[in-house]
Amino acid sequence: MKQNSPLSEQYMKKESILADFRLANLSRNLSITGRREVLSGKAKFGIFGDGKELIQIAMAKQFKDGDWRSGYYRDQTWMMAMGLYDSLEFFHQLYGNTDRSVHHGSGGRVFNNHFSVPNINPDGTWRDLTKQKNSSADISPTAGQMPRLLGLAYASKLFRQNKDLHRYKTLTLKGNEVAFGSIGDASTSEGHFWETMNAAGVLQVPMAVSVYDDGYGISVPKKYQTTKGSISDILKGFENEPGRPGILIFKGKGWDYPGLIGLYEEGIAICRRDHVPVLFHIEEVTQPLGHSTSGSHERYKSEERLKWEEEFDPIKKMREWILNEKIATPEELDTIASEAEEEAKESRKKGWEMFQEPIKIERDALVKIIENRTCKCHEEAKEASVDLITEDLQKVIAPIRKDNFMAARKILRNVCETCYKSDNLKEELHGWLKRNYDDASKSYDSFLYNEKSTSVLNVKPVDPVYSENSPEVPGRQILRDNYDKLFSKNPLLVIFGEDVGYIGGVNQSLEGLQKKFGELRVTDTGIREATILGQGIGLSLRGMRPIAEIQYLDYLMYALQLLSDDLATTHYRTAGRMVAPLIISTRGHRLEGIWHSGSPMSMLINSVRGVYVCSPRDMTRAAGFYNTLLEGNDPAIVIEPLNGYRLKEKLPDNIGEFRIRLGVPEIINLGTDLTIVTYGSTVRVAAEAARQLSLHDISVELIDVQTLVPFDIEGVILDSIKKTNRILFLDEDVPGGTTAYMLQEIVEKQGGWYYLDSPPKTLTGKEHRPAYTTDGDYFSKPNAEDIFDAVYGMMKEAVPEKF
Ligand SMILES: Cc1ncc(C[n+]2csc(CCOP(=O)(O)OP(=O)(O)O)c2C)c(N)n1
Ligand SMILES: [Mg+2]
Repeated sequence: MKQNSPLSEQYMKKESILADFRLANLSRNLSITGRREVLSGKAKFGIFGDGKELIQIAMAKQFKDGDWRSGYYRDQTWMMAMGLYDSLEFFHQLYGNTDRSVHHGSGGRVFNNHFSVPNINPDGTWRDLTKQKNSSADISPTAGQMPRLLGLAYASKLFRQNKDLHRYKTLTLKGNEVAFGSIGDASTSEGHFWETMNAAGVLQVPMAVSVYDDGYGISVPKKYQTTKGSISDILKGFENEPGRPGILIFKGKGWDYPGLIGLYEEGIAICRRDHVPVLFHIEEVTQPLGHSTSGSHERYKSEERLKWEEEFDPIKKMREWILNEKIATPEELDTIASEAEEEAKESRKKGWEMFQEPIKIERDALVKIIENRTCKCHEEAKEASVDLITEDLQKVIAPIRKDNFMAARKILRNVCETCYKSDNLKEELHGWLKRNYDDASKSYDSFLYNEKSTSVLNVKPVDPVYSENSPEVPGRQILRDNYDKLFSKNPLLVIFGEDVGYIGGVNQSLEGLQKKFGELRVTDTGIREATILGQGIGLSLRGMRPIAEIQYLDYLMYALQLLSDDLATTHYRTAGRMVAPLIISTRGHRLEGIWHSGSPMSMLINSVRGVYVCSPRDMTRAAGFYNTLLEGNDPAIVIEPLNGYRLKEKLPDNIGEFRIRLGVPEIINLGTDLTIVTYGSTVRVAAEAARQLSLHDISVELIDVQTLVPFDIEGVILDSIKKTNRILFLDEDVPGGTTAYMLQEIVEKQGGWYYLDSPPKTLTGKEHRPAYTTDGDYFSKPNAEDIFDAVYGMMKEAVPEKF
């Protein structure tokens, strides 16, 4: 464990020290002013980086172009020190300004102090990531930044060690990039932290984590968070030993300006050079304004602690050091401090005006519509008169858009009959609402999925081609041969997961590929689903094409939090400025037993909107989805049908080339009496039921939806029920799960109810988990007989004289 590294000459220049002092003061003043803005009601919530200023200034000095950050909500000083953020944007974030030309992070979608730097250009092409300081997009869940950090660091390892990647000069400088992370002391209690540290030690990647140890997680002190009250003490077993690579641990103090600069200079140099993970445990850190604007720390910190925090305030300590070292006079420092205070004030004023201006313009346009009408409105309004509502709106001193919209919609309800006749008031109000709703929708509803030309929805489909001699092979071989082609074509493609490498996957779908393409491309990992996912997210942010394998769909739950909070929101929370085109490959649906046969698709689709969900019925379809996804820039999950690896399929001649469009269902069986809509492994079961039904004079149209998200974008299912007028939604999920989702899509959204002659029905798995053995499966999941009976019952109800 290292402490107190010496300070090199280059950092001892007066100019640079005073610039740092100014930045620390500016950042502190922003925190103070920001807190006031929230407490006075002008902003909704605020969380700030006070007390953590000097650590971040020291860290930023070592952050080079091409490096990556994965941090948390205390990092405002770090971002400013790197020139990625300024005092004006601080207020845009705080107020939630949605003007993306000034608010470069999320465009008002996330809390303040959640940062990001675009990895794509406005046209969707990749930026030169080596010419900018990169930051992945922050999320609020504590320690959620850690698994992604691992992936950002792991990319450097691949870029350095795989020489074929050195030619990607806009993605990497031969893997010399360090991934910097920050985390609070209390958040190290999370499993994500430990899983990440262990994986980083195993992988030996250039990951530099700083723990800002201010002794508290909101109100809960360290003694409830960390064994022995010290994260560096308990990480000692992870430390490097001769011949036993692990991590390096450095310790510093949050108020010690020269000490911190020396510490980071030394630690990051080793991390960058040797690709060894480094942890900086920064103790004696303060939080002078308390955790956030949600409360005050006087409630839980003792008098003694509060006094200590005052005394060890990093800015106060830095000032003392400057004076002791006679670097500047008290007057010089006072001037710098007051200039910083002034800048914060100015930015607050400007930021507020910029936030208010468009809202006031929107309001004025509404008021003008009302004022310009000629009607005198003698009739009594039902709720309040149009004039009164307008007057009330004008009285709002600090309007937000909600005020304008509430007023407009209320006015619309209370427009009098004479206005209606003489002034076209309703039309004008509708016009105002439409214009501004469209605008608000762009601010808040866009970019859930990639909307640029690189969207996978724009990828041109290519049908699988068969010839007379196309052999029938086990499904696993279709996947293997497909991967073989893909790995040959694209050097950026990697796949990793449990048992993926040496044995070629538990189902042999990667058989022999590690031998052929090397350990860096087809890679075994530990059993650690959350960081497998994080590894994939980090790689994909850096322009690699990762496929993260989760061994079974049932175990995706270990990674679900990150899938939902991080991957699914990456594009949305950066207002379209970042892509993370990660493919998650897993396998599920019916096999045997509670944890190897689940099909919890509604859990998935309802928690990962923003990620496409492909549910192929066989391996040809699965391969076709991988081929499509690798041509676009969206994240997606592909769930291979677990019982399909040994079943024979025809091997397409154009393996590795054919592509299946997302969102287009396939009609498996044409029919006229009733439509069955399903996906995945149940397609095969339904096909058998359809065959049996045909023997009883019932003609079933069987449709495989293929992808649950996006869902039937061309209305294939609607066209089918225009013909059959009856529909059964079928799957292995729980009752009210994905069948309810499909039912809503067709009956409500697409207007399918209009064409139905019988009530729409669902047939699903049981509420309980699927039981073991073939009998367990038979009685837990819908089988051909269940489907037969359900369809027969519907037909009997519709045509009792016949059935
Ligand atoms: C998973 C999760 N649980 C709880 C919270 C609520 N929360 C936000 S910050 C915080 C404390 C974090 O403390 P620490 O990691 O020490 O960072 P500090 O705020 O002290 O810098 C908590 C509990 C959260 N954001 N995410
Ligand atoms: Mg803390």
